[in-house]
Amino acid sequence: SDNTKEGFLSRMALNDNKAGMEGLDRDKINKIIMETSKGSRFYENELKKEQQVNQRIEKMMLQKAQITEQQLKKAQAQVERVALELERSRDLTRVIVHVDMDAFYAAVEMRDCPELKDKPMAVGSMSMLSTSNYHARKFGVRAAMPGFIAKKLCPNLVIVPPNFDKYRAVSDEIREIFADYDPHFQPVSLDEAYLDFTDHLEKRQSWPEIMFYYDSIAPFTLLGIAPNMMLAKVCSDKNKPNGQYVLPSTREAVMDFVQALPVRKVSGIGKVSEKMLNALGISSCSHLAQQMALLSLLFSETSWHHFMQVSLGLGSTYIPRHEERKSMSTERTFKELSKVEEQLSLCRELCEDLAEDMKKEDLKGKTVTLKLKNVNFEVKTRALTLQYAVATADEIFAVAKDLLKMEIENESPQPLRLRLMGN
Ligand code: TTP
Ligand code: MG
Repeated sequence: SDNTKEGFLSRMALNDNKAGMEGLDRDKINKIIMETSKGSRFYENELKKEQQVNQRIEKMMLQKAQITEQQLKKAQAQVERVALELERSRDLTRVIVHVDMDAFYAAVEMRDCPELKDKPMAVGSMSMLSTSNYHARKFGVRAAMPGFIAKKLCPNLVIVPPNFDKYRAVSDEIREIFADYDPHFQPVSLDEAYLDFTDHLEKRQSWPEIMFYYDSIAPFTLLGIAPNMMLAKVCSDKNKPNGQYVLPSTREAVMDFVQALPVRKVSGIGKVSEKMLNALGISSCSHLAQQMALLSLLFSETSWHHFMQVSLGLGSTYIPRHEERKSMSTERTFKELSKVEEQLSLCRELCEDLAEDMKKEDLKGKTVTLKLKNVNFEVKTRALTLQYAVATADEIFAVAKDLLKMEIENESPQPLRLRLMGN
């Protein structure tokens, strides 16, 4: 029906919420994406997710229609109380930096094979791309797009298979530099981290001139500097690639910045939340502030509190120390893995990687979580919490193996057909 077609379009359509993807011919690109993906498993799964979101929106609109003037008034009063409280917690004294490498996997491959620099290229496979360089982005080619669609958008696209050991080695080098500036920096993924520069900047004031020549972060120009983590993350995306953005630490600068900010740019507001908010006429953070009473009646407390923090430009100013870290993970995507022995040996490998990462940060953990995505793109996580903390590959594997075996049994006599595993 027309309805499903439109539903398809909004979900499958080019997601250009990524640096280097401004001003593309969306209609042309969407037509190709649509024609190429129709009937694929990827398409079917996106369609299903789209329908679920549409149902959620329908339910929300029904709920909205029931809201009375009086309820809204009461909610408004509560919203104002919470806003005042949050305002009191505003801290503008920290200098938080968010670093996110430009086209990370692609940049590493271009470093090792300079001919690729002037060509559109992506890292991944015909079934899925991990990322693309900025030339490829001009064609609408991006991360999380199947390679076969990307090839239709850009027939000259070079697809390089991923080499995770290499990306991890580069990441280690970068992290050593981070540690010079903030020994407690928080890594988020191989190419991304939060740092608190406040103490470093203070120390710098007394540096002799010569020290600045040895300043190793100078080549890292992809920084976002702001008074808190939420804002720093948005800032680091602003002048990509190869640029940085500094948001001054005044309430006025923060509020101006947030007013104009599209909700989708905020970390934690993804495709689904964006669509639900759009259905309520909310696209920028200034709308978010205007509709807060309504939002408090339609969303969970956690959600609307988060929305309110965002609309006030508030975020965390405290980067948790390593010891307080809640979790650490690693995962791998592949085309299909259905043999039990292969699944177990991959699981073992992931446990080894994880144990190695944990050792580096001197971490232990009590909960082991196994994440699986099957060939229909359905994601499952299975977890087990122990009485004691584990850290070695053997200890983690002992638990992860059981979780995996349970899933294999659940599926039998059919094989478990996986395309992603993580823990
Ligand atoms: P990102 O920082 O999101 O992307 P990027 O560094 O490639 O590009 P940008 O310049 O926009 O920051 O992710 C970092 C790496 O993580 C990326 O190089 C590859 C990997 N990745 C995936 O494997 N799958 C994904 O869907 C995404 C978004 C990233
Ligand atoms: Mg990046």
